[in-house]
Amino acid sequence: MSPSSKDQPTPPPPGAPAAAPVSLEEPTTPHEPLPPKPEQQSPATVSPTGADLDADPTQMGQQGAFLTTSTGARLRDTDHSLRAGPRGPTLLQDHHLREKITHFDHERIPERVVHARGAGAHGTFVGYGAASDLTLAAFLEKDVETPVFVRFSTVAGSRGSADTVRDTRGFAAKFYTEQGNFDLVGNNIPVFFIQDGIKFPDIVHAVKPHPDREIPQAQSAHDTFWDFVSLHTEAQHHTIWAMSDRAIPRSYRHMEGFGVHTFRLVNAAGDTTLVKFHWKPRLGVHSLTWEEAQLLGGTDPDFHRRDLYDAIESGAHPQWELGIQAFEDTPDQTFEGIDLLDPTKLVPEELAPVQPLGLLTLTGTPTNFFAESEQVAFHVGNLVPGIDVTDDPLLQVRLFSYVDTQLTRLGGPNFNQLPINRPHAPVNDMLRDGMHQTAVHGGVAPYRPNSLDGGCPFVAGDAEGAFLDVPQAVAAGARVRELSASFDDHFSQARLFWLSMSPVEQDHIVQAYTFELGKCFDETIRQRQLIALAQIDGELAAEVAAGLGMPSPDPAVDVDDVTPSPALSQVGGSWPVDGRTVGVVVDATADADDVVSLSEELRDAGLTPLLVAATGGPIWPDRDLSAHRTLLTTRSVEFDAVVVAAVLPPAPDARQSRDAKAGAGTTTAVDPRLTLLVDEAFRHGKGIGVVGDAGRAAALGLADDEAGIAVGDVAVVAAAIVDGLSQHRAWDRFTPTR
Ligand code: HDE
Repeated sequence: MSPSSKDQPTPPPPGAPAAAPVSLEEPTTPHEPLPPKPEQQSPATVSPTGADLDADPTQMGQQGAFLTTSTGARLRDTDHSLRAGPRGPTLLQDHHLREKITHFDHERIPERVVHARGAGAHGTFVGYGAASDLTLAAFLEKDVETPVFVRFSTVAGSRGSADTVRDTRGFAAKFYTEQGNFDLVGNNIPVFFIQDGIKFPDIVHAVKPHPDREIPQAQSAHDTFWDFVSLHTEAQHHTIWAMSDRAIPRSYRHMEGFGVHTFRLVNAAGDTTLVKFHWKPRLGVHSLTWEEAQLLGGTDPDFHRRDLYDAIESGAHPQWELGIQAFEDTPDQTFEGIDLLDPTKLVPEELAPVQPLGLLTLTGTPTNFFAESEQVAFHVGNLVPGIDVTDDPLLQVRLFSYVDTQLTRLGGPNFNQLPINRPHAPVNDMLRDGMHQTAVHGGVAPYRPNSLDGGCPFVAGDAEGAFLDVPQAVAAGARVRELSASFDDHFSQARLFWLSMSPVEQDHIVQAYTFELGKCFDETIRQRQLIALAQIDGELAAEVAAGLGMPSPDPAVDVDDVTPSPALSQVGGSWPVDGRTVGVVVDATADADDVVSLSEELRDAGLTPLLVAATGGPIWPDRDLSAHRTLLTTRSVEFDAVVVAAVLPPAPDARQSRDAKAGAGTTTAVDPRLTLLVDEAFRHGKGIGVVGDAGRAAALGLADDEAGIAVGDVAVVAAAIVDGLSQHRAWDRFTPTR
């Protein structure tokens, strides 16, 4: 035990709602608004036209000590409407009432048509200078620091849907560069469902809830989704990713990100390179198990959002390296036979390694979720000199969609003047007026050419860093509604993905298909999808068919001979454990010094220990140390690992009438909710530590020679927990079927 620990209160866990201690009585002494919490950041104080206002970001929020109207008049009472006598009707003249109610009535804006559920954070990107010979983009230069706002999201669910549903995740980053905003609006899956943007409404209508009953929410396990993807088979590659563990990430911090499309970089000499963007998480790629994801949907629908903000608050700042796969810009725009314009295809990293270009670190939570996460407006057309688009037919349609959608969602054409969207570069456009105009433009001549405004603004050239639409030869041909024949292969890369998975990941894929198709009402749709699976892999199709109790499709289908890409598997390797959560089960029988030093050791390793006891309140009569969670308020899925420092006997509320987790009741020697916690942690492959001896472990049904189980003193248990978490799970506890 460290000498300091005895009297030192353990720091509170992340997530305190207020910036200052809360008083029992309602505060009545007027004072200025409380400062933000230390981890909170706000959009930079730049003007709507990008000028640095050098103001304190808190000045963007409420001012003064007294309640006012929206026009600054101080108010005496906001609890009673103005009425004709205490029992009479409310008067129309009550302007404060009308302002308050009217504003409230209009607090909501349309949610995003896709990616409605998401959470954003502030950070900084630092370039390595590794792409200087490929691109003019200044933010990629060595040691250049650029503020960034990132928003992670699910695709299908509504704004209030659960975080842990099986879905693709959005990974959208806005870089406020000195050359203007650059938005990299990507996903955590490197390929997309469709090849041509004209099919986007079709796939989204298919995955969204059925239009008649509006169910199911935020999931693809229903007939319309499988109807579409089994008919429109170019979706099969993305679909197998969505049935893999990638679609149930452990956290946003454990996701890769991909730009999906091929982009074109251009350097000062005008040379071009085709690239695919990648985000590589410092913590490695890691996922939930399907049961964890399902339980979390109920016990903590905000799991990913909470994880992101708690990690930032506790100093475990999430990091990703931005990288590129670079390809020669040849006229056919292919690499090793892979059409780089087809967004349903990836390029295996074994063929084109990812070259790191810079490091993103997320350091700040939003001060106001609506102003920042909700109002941020990304656009794939927000490009900077040195980065241009290609003719990918999906990307081309996105270039239209992202401006258009904000007109409805953010109520007019001036959405780039919202604080979170404001560039940090000078803005001198000739766009004028419109709803919610917050700039005060000078001059009289917002047109070119003019002489009345002295010819302002002037167009820039290469020397002034003008954006370059890279001159690109377009193959002459007829105007057609068709894609190139090179887009026709729908199955070989789905097979590549399948063959690249470890056996346990393959098992999860089989289970996911079986679950989702099992939720389809229509047997013909299930059958049609089985036929598609047979074109990916006969064994996969047969196992899913067996789970569905349906005949296996004809195994005689010719499948492509493909080379697996081991980089696609997330099993194996060792990673930092920053910000992972460990439940420490305690009661007064545990050694308090042991628990304090265990907590310190875990915290020193970057973990967040949370004390779990039967009830709240002080655990030891002589120590100011309370439980962070109780057996009622927690569930195993909240933790990445569990340490049992005391075997809790049944508490008085371990009854089904109080806590359904208790099951049949209190007849066992151990509180049944603790048994459940340990059982679930065990079957989810989580590290479990027992401070004590094998007898104590046995009381919990644990054998000390099982994978990922550590029994012993604090030092042994803490070291084993940290080591186990670095491999993400005790993979050896799973026995794959193949
Ligand atoms: Fe999006 N997408 N998308 N998308 N997308 C939107 O923009 C759209 C596509 C992605 O956190 C919308 O502001 C079309 C691919 C992310 O705010 C909308 C097509 C990829 C986000 C839109 C695609 C994405 C969006 C909805 C096919 C991965 C969330 C609200 C041509 C590379 C951004 C909004 C955020 C959001 C349209 C395809 C990623 C409607 C038409 C491919 C991460 O404009």
